[in-house]
Amino acid sequence: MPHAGRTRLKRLAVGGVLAGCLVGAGAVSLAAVGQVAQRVTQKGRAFAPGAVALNAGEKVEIVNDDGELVHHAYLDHPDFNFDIGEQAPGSRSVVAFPTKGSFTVLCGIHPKMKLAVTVK
Ligand SMILES: [Cu+2]
Repeated sequence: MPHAGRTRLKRLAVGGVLAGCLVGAGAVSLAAVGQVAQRVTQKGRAFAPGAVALNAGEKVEIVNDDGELVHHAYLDHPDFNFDIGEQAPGSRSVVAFPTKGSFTVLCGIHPKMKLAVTVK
């Protein structure tokens, strides 16, 4: 029954979206759903702040504010990973952290750059 299978998948997808909204509405943060919970800059070959704490599902904006340096933030963890690619000076990327845990975001160009992210 291919048709019934498709309908079921659609219902699951809608349920996931609704659950996401409920989690956002219950958060203590004043940030509305879809807004950025934290801003992290990259300047002087360092993330600032060097550590952030989030609730699951919140987003971090990662800004390259480092003159003429290119950065490349990524996270490689069995539970959650992302790679925003090379980031030109002045550019911004937003990353959502849906998974609880302790993570370290690194820069593919500057190995000493580390951003600790705790997701509760
Ligand atoms: Cu870098």
